[in-house]
Amino acid sequence: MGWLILALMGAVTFLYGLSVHAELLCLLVKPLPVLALLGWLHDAPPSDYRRWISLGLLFSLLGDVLLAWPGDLFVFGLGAFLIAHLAYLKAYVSDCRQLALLPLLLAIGVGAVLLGILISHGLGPLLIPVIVYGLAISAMLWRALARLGSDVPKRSALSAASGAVAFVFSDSVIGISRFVVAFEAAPYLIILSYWLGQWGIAASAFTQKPRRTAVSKEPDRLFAQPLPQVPDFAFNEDVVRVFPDMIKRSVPGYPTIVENLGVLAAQFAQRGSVLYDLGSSLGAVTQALRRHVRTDGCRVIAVDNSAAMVERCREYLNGQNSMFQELLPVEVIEGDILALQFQPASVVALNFTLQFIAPDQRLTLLSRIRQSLLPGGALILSEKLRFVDAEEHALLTDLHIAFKRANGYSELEIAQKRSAIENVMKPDSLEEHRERLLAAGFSKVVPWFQCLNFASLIALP
Ligand code: GEK
Repeated sequence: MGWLILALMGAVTFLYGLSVHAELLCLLVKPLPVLALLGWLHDAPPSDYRRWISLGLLFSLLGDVLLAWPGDLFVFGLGAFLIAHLAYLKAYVSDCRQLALLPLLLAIGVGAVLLGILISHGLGPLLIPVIVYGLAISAMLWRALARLGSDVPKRSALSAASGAVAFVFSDSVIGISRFVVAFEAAPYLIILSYWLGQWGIAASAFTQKPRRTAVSKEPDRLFAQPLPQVPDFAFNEDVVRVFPDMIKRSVPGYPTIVENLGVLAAQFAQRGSVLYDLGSSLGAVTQALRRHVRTDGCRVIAVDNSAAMVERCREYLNGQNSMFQELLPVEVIEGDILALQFQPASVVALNFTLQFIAPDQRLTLLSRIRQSLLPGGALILSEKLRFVDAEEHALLTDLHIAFKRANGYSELEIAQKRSAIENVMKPDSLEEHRERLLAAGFSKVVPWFQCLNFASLIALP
């Protein structure tokens, strides 16, 4: 609160100085509001976002001083504000990457109209600096507006977007009053909208969602009580809360498979290529890829069609991002892997996901994955298995039940989970997998892990 009062006092004093043409007073107090916003920002929760906004404010402060300094330092002031806009832009893309076509068109429209007006009035030697600046501020506006339609908390998106709009307005008035027509109210309009803009942008760092960075340790008790009717299993919010516990206690060998998936991927990853984690759930495989793959220029695309999974996965990965700078970049997409447009990839992981895809769609999906794989790449496919031999099937099913029992699941939990999942998850045999992979165009299928009725295969293009 103290910081905001300081900002307000600085602003009022500056406006008074402006009205009585007290230039020295103006020069002295002009930086105060932005300086106070910087101090205020220090109280916001620490994040990448806050860091970039602070940097933007710092360069704005420099710009304030350069523009107010006696002598024409306009280009230098412009340069400082250009860096400020790039820092804001970086903050906005740190929590929202979606393209956002409408905001893009809007920002292009606003930028084009304003630059058009200014250029038509002759900018002289300032032509190039003003165009570069115009592009930067339009990009900043685009990314601020893009956050409005994303999963960023509404209050943060709204304050950043209104801040950006006010900033663009302020700069437009500067341009018009300097190059088109000077008018008396301009200095007041410019400075008031500028401060409002900076305030909105700074405030957006306070309303960011608190990030959950620690993986949930909630125990899986979803099927512990008798249910009158067991519904089909779904990857909803309830499952997401207990998922790490559920998968570890239900899938024999899961931690070994996930960790080694990273080790295997490191052998196949190629410079500058994409690594896919399909059916990524909470991003366990993505995190293993990040731990092990050191090949230059690789990036991970994680895809899942459960909104609840994707939201939590993003939170975990964002937490990692702010702790370790050198990690592979990850894009988490909420979507159906059957509808995905694959990019050329060196590694594709389907870790216990294919079994949830309708059987008649599996060959098409694998063929599309095969077509996207670069020579020398690999698909790593982990699945629960069924067995053609009835005795073998019964034995391994019993042993799997023993595994679950040993991990603390009751008979009721085992039975109810089984009936919940039987319509949703359809395992194939090892032979079916091999034949289908070969039919999809893979040349070699190499099983590298099996624990009871769970296995993982490497399929080579
Ligand atoms: C792990 N790989 O922790 N499109 C996208 N995602 C899908 C689709 C689809 N069509 N169908 C199912 N999923 C993870 C574990 S879990 C396996 C994978 C399990 C997603 C679904 O939402 C879920 O998150 C994941 O595939 C399967 O290594 O729970 O047994």
